[in-house]
Amino acid sequence: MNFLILLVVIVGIVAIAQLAKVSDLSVRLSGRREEDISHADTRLIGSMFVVFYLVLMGATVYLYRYYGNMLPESASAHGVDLDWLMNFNWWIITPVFVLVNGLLFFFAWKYAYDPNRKATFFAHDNRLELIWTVIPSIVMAVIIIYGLKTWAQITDAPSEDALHIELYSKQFDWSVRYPGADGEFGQGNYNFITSSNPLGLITRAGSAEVLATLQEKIDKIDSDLAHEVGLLHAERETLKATMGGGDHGHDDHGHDDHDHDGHAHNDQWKAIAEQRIAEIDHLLAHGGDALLIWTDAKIETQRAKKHRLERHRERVLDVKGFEFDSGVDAWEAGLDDQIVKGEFHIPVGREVEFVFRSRDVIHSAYMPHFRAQMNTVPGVPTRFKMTPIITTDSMRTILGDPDFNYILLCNKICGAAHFNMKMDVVVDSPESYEAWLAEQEVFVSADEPEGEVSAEAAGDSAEELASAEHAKSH
Ligand SMILES: [Cu+2]
Repeated sequence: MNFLILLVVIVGIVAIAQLAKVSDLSVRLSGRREEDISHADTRLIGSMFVVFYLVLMGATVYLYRYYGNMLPESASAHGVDLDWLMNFNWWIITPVFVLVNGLLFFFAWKYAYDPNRKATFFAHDNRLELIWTVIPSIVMAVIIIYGLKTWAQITDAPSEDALHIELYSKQFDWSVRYPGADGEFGQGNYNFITSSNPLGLITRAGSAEVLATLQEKIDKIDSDLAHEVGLLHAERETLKATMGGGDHGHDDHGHDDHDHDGHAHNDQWKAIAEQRIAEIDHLLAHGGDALLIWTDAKIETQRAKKHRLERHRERVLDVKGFEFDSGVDAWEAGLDDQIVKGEFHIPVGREVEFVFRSRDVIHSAYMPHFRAQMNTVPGVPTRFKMTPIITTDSMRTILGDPDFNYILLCNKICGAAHFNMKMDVVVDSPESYEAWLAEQEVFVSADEPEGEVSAEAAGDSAEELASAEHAKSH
């Protein structure tokens, strides 16, 4: 099939080339010069411009008609204003588009080249310049001022009693978090991310868990390095060399009053070195399976890994001692948070402030029915507030579609499964919303002792992140 299309294209190109040749020849035969275009030709081209304009306008009407209103009426309060702003712009753009293109193509037809007509020489006119500078300036100013005003309203601070919901993005799904009974979100920190704590909420148990896992991994690397045969031999040789040379590395530049101390120190150090050599010999002789033989590259990687783990540990320790202004214990605030997947609910008629976080790359939270979109940026929380005004049920009635659902999509191409990064949004009556929320699980439930989370499962993702960060910083 593809081959056939290719063939048609090639034949088409050859045909056009032949036609050009034929017309060239016919021009030469008729004795005209190639650049002499007849009046009839220019009339024809002028008429084709007009036909093109009519087709263009037809296509425009078609596109307006079939794609102009892809979304149902706005389901959020600010969306109504936003739609107004959008339509206002269209009302200005459309007549200008029709008029300017109309003149362009009409003039091409009307003033098609005529050998009997001489063009008027017309270089400049102040009045005309003024008109086509001032009118667009005024129109632009109106559009921009109206737009800024609407945008300022939409992005203004949320009201006191707004509901706060966090949308957390990662490749490739969304998590939605409600702040729980205390009304405060537990803080999140990517260093705390484990498989049981995918949002990296900071809690005492979480901190202890991460630290314990990190320590375990650091200890393992230390132990491996202490059993690496090459390193053991190297250490043994260094010890031998320093002892043999009598130079113990504590050279005190011959100050008399230090001589005695220096000697005592030297003997002490020798004893320690001998003991360590004996240890190494024993280990080399009887270490058995515990002994490892690694390449230099492997040793380097393991040391680098240990370095990353230690930095990760430092970052976790840095979080110690953080506090909230509100009086809620910062370490406890996350415990009653509710984390929701699959679909999330919001109550109709109440302002919702969304707080966005991202784990990995920039995503974009797009809720087209609410005319809402905001980038989610790793390390920089972003916000957007809106008030839903039409419940899911009402919208289903309006659209006559019992299966309709509002949707949250990722609107930033963020990777292979970007297309699938979406979630249903349900707008409920306040009562149904409260009932639904009450059923949602709490991050660390009261009947499950804190810290029950599996420490073994915990380490990997956090460490991966640490190494990802390591890779980025290089
Ligand atoms: Cu995404």
